[in-house]
Amino acid sequence: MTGTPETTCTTCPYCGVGCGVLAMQEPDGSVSVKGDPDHPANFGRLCSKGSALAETLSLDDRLLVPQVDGKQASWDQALDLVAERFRASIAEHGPDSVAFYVSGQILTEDYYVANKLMKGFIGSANIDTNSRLCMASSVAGHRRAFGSDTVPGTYEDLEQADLIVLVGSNLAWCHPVLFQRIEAAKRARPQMRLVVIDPRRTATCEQADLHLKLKPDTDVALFNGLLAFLNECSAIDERYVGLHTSGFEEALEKAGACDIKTIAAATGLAPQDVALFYSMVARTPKTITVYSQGVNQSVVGTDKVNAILNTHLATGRIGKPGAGPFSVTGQPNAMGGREVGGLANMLAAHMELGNADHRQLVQTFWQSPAMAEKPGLKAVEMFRAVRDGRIKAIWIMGTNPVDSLPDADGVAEALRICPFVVVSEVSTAVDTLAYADVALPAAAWGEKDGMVTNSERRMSRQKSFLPLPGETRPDWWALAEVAKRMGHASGFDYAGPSEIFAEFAQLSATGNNGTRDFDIGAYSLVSEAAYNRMLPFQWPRASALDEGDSRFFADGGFFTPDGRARFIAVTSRAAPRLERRYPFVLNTGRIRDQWHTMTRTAKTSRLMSHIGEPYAELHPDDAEALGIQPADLVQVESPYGKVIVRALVSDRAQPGNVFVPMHWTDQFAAKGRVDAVVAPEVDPISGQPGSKFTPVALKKAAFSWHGFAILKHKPITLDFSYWALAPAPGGWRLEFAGEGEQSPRDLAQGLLQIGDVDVENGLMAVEDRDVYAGRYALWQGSALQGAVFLAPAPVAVSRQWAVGLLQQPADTAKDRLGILAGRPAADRPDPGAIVCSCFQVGANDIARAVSTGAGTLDAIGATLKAGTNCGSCRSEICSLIAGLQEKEVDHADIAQAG
Ligand SMILES: Nc1nc2c(c(=O)[nH]1)N[C@H]1C(S)=C(S)[C@@H](COP(=O)(O)OP(=O)(O)OC[C@H]3O[C@@H](n4cnc5c(=O)[nH]c(N)nc54)[C@H](O)[C@@H]3O)O[C@H]1N2
Ligand SMILES: Nc1nc2c(c(=O)[nH]1)N[C@H]1C(S)=C(S)[C@@H](COP(=O)(O)OP(=O)(O)OC[C@H]3O[C@@H](n4cnc5c(=O)[nH]c(N)nc54)[C@H](O)[C@@H]3O)O[C@H]1N2
Ligand code: SF4
Ligand SMILES: [Mo]
Repeated sequence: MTGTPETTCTTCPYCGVGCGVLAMQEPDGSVSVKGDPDHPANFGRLCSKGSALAETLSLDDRLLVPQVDGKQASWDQALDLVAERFRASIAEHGPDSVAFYVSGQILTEDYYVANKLMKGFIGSANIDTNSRLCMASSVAGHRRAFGSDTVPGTYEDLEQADLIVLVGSNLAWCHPVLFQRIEAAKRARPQMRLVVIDPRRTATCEQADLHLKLKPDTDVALFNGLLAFLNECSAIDERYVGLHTSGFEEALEKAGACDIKTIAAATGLAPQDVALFYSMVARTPKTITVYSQGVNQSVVGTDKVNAILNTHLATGRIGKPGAGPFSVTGQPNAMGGREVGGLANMLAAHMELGNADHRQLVQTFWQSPAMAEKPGLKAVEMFRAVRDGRIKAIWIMGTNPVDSLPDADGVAEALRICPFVVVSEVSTAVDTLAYADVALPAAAWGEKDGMVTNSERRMSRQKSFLPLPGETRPDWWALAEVAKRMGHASGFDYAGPSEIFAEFAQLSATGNNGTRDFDIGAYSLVSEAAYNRMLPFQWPRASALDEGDSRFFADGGFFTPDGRARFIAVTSRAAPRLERRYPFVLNTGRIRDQWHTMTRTAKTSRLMSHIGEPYAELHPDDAEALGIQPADLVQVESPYGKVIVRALVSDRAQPGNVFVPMHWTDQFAAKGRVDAVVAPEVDPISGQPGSKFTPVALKKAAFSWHGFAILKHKPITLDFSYWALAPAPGGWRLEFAGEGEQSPRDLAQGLLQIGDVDVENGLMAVEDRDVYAGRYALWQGSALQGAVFLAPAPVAVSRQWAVGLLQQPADTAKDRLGILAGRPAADRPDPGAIVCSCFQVGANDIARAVSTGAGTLDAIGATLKAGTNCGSCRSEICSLIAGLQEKEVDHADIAQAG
C-alpha cells in the first residue's frame, strides 16, 4: 500500500444541488472529503453539511443486521418472510392491499427496481414516495403546463440572470452551494438583482435587494397580478405566446386587472413594494424564478406553480440563457425518482400511468405479468389506507414517515395497527423503526453504488469507497431478492446497478423518437466498466454523439398533443379564516446544518453546534401579548397534536405566524416532532400536503424548574416533561424542564451517575434552598464528568462556554469553582452561539473582532477564519456585522437569553 490516499469521485447525499465530492481514504482507513473541483454543480465548493460528511461515517447507531420482531435474523429468514407476507396479502386481498413508501434519497437503480416490482409485477400502483411531500406540486404544475415534468433550465442560468426571484425558498440554508454561485455572480455583476418572496425574513434575505414578506399562501394573488401587469405594460412576447402556447386569454381574464392596491391588501405587502417588484420583472428579460417548498407545500401548491409558469410563458422567458422558471429539488435524487416513475400516478421513464399506449409499451418492455391499470394512493392517502385496514402490508425505504408526514401521530398509529411493516434503514435512531416487523439493514452513502439526478437534470454517480459493514446490502438487492422469492426471477436477475441502469436507459429510448423529454438512450448498452467511469451529464442524452440541448422550450416543442404549452387559469383563493381557538399560522421548514429527521447530521457535534434545540420563532408583539419571554418554553398545538419548544422571539417572523423547524424527533427531544401538529390537508391536484400552513394555538409552557447539563455520557433515561439532547464535543448537552418532585440534588445525581464514577467524592455543589436551584459538577481527577445547572427560570449559563468544559482539564480549585459560578473566566471569553460550524466561531467572537476593527466579511475571515471554508455562514456573519440580528445570536444559544 502506498502512503497516498485513495480518492473516489462521488456525489453528496444531501440536497438537490448534487455537489461532486472527493472522498479520500488514507491507508489507515480514515476518510476525509472535499468538493470536487471538476464537478459542474459545485466546482469544488461544499456547504457545512457536505463538509462534515466524513464525521457521519461512524458505525454508531447503524442498523447492521436484519431483524424480525426486533430480534436478529438472517437475510434469508427476513426476505422469505417479506415475500411470503406480501404474497399472502395479495392472494387474499388483491394487489392493492400492499404498498411501498420510498424516498428521493434512494438511488435511481433502487427506485427503478421498486417501481418495476410494484407497478409491473405486483400489479398495483401503490408505490409513492416522500417526494409527494416535496416535489409533487411542481410535477403536477409542469405537467399541466408543459405536458411533461421538465425543468427547462440549468444552474448557469442563475449566474447569467439579471434578476433572480426566489419564491418560498431559503436557498442560503437549503441549497447553499447554489446560493454561493449566485452570490459570486452578483459580486461579479453588481447590477444583478435578487428578490426574495417569503413570509419570514430568512438568512437568504440578507443578500436580497427586495424582500416581499407576504402573508402565507398568497403567492397566487401576487403572480396573477404580475401576469396582468406584464400585459398592461406590453411586456408580453406576442410571438412566443402565439406560436407556442394556448389559453393565454383565459388565464389573463382569471388573473383580473392589475390593481396594485387590491394585490397589496391581499398579500399584506406595501403597494410600493408590489409595484417595484412588478416593474423589475417587466423590464428584465433575463429573469429566473426559483421556487421551492413555500410554493410546493401548499393546498394551492399546483396553482402557485402554474401562476409562476404563466408569467414565464407570457414573456417567452423560458429555456433561454439566464431566463426561465426553476423548481429546485430538495433531495439528492428527487429528480431521479421522478424519472423512474416513483410517484403513484406515473410510470417509468416519464411515461404516464393513465396512458394506455405507455402502459402497453412498458409492459412489453418489462415482459411483465400484471401491469397496474390505475394510479395508486398518494402518500397521505396511503397512510390513511393503512390506518383503516385497506393496506395490510407496507415496505418503507429511505424515509422516516412517523416524523415527516403530516398528522404524524396518526401515521404512527397506522403503522402500529398495520399487520405487516417492513423498514429498510441505515440507522437505528429512527422513530419509524419502532413499528417495523422486519428491519432490513441498508448500505449507506459511501458503501453503495448508483445514480442520482440533481435539480438541473444532471446525472452523477454515487460511488462506494467503503466495504459493506455488518450484513448491510444495497436497497435494490433486497427488492430484487424479494421479487425473486415472489416468483419473478426473470425480471429481477440483476448482477449489479450498471445492469439496472442500462435497462432503464433502454426503456427511456424505447418508442421515444423525441416524443418524450426523458431520453438517456446513449447509455442503453453501458458496461459496468463504462458505468463506473461515467462523468456527470445532463439529460436528454438520446445518443452518445448527440449531446443535445441542455435547455428546453426556448423554441416551444412542448410535450402536449399539439406541442403548445398551456396557460392554466388560476384564481387566488382568500386565505382560510382562522378559528378563535387556533389563531396562529404554523410554518415549518429547515435549518442550515440539519438534514431532515437528523439520523445522519446529528451524529456530529459540529453540525449540532449551530442550533442544538428545537424552537418556535415568533414575533415580539405576539410574545408580549402571550406573556412569553425569550427562551421560555412554548407549546404549539393543533387538533392533531402538540410540540413543546424554545421561544425565539424575533421580528423576522410576522405577527400571527410561528415557524418551527421540521427536524426534531423522539430521538433528540421529548416533544419536538412538529409533524404531529401539522394538518394532513393536501393540494387536490398534486396530493402534496400544505406543510407550511396549519392553524395552531400558542402558549407559554410553564414549568416549575429548568435545567441545563453537559454530560460525558449519554443519559440512559430522560423522563422529564421537556428535554432536548444534542451531541457536544466530548459528550452531550441537555436542556430540560419539569415539575418539582425530586430534590435538585437527587435529580442532578441521577443525571450524573453513569458509569463507575464515585459520586460521593467527586461532586461539588452550590444550592439555594429557597428556590429550586442548584449547580452541580462531578469530577474524576481533573476531568469533568458533567455539570448540571437548575433554576426556577430558563438557565442563564453560556452554552458554548459550558460545552467547551468537557474537553478542558480543570486543575485548580479556582477553575472548578468558576464552573459552578456558571461564568467564563476572563481569560477564556465566551464564544457565544456558534455561527461558523467549520471553525466553531461564535457570535461573541465575531462581535469582539468587529469591535476591534474587523468590519467586513473578508476581515472577519482573515482574523477568525469564520466563513472561509464552506461559506454556509456568510449570510449570518454579514447580518451580525450589520448589527441587525442580535436576537438571532441569542437563538442558537437560546436559553442563554433572559
Ligand atoms: N439544511 C438543509 N438543507 C436542505 C434540507 C434539509 O433538511 N436541511 N432538505 C432538502 C429538501 S428535501 C428540500 S425539499 C429543500 C427545501 O428547501 P426550501 O424550500 O428552501 O426550505 P423550507 O425551509 O422548507 O421552506 C422554504 C421557505 O418557504 C417559506 N414559506 C412558507 N410559507 C410560504 C408561502 O406561503 N409563500 C412563500 N413564498 N413562502 C413560504 C418558509 O418561510 C421558508 O423560509 O431543502 C433541501 N436542503
Ligand atoms: N412539517 C414539515 N414536514 C415535512 C417537510 C416540511 O418542510 N415541513 N418537508 C417534507 C420534505 S420536502 C421531505 S423531502 C421529507 C423528508 O422526510 P424523510 O424522508 O422522512 O426524512 P429523512 O430524515 O431524510 O429520512 C430518510 C431516512 O432514510 C434513511 N436512509 C439514509 N440513507 C439510506 C439508504 O441508502 N437506504 C435506506 N433504506 N435508508 C436510508 C435515513 O436514516 C432516514 O431515516 O419531509 C417532509 N416533511
Ligand atoms: S449544497 Fe451542501 S448539502 Fe447540497 S449537495 Fe452541495 S454539499 Fe451537499
Ligand atoms: Mo424535500
